[in-house]
Amino acid sequence: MTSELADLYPSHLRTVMQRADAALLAGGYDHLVIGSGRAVYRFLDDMPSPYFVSPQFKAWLPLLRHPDCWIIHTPGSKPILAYYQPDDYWHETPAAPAGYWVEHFDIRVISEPAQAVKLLPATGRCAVIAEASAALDGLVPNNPEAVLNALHFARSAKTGYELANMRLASRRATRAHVAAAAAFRAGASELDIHRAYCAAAGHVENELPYGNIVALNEHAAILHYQYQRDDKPDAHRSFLIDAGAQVNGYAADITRTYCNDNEEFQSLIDAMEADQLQLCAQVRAGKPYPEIHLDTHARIATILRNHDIVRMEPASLVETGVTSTFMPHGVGHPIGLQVHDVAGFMESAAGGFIARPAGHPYLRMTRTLEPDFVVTIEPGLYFIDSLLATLRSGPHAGSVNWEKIERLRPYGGIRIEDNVRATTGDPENLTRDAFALT
Ligand SMILES: [Mn+2]
Repeated sequence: MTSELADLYPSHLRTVMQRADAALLAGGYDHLVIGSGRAVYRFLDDMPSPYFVSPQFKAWLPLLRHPDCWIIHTPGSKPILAYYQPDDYWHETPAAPAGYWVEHFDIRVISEPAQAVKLLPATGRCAVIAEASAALDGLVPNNPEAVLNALHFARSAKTGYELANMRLASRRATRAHVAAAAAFRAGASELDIHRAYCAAAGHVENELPYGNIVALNEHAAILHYQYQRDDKPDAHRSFLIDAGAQVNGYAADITRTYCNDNEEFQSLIDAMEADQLQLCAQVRAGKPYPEIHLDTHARIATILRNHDIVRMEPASLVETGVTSTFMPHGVGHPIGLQVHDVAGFMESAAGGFIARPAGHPYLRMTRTLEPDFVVTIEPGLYFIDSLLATLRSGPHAGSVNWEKIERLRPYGGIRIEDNVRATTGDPENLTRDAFALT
């Protein structure tokens, strides 16, 4: 696999540099300077917060735990990497640069962060992409909007190297999902399921691309349930796990829902899964992503009626907004270097905002799909107390089968999420492909 990545990397870096050149031109700058980021400290404390590399930095090279490094790119030249290697006996310090990317950079080792300033070009305007806290005397982030817009917009279409990393991340995550499902079947606590997941993924907590959602029973109704309880519930009715992995900084974001011995809830999971696959099949170049979201609501409406949860015609279930009681989030988002990747709403490389359809405030992507865009498709159906209370006090309460909802509430909810790549032909489902190999 490393040799596949090594083969793909040179063309990836060429693409990244071409995108950088176009972004500099758009903003009227001569050089692009990108910081890897700085470790920040907790308030009134000498303990650092976990360090996370800048996404714009890791777009260039697979260095994920190297604060205080800088890339200095001038069109037409080999990019310079200021590689921070401190003299520090408290911590393990970065090893000498190694790997398939090294030969493509003019690497200058620095032992103090401030030494990066001496490597800046003597003339010309620098677009400096970094957080404000990374500022040095003579190297101050300015994050020009025109440059960032162009860089963000270009990142939507993944290179071959990026897709290879995302396939590997999917493999890593699906292996861990299989381990987590087994722990659920064995009756483990949320905390033990979470540990089984991390062990199988080979990730410590801070390496996960986002906090795992490990939800038993009613907790599955909390969309971003953030705890992993260490006590076992009295029964293991249902299990929703939304958990990812990363490889070289590229994310996978996968959700599965399971249940034990309940035909009523299992048949709902099966119906959701069948529709989720139909939605994944719509991920194609030329498809406006909001259409997939709106089709999700139409399908949820049919499920609600067919499963006798709400006794209304599907069309009016959508029209009245009742489907949003059961699916109150967007159908998905772009994914790549960031789990919720950038540029989901951008009109063009120059910026602009494509509005969401009215009544759908949480949709995270409104663009039309192009080849090599990767998005998640994650329809959900939940029994959320606060939203059900609103439905109960509204005009459609009489059409709701509250007895059935009472029976399903202890199961929380359902979400099924895959990562899907658009092409001009059939989509590539990275998640299903990876599960097939586990
Ligand atoms: Mn997601």
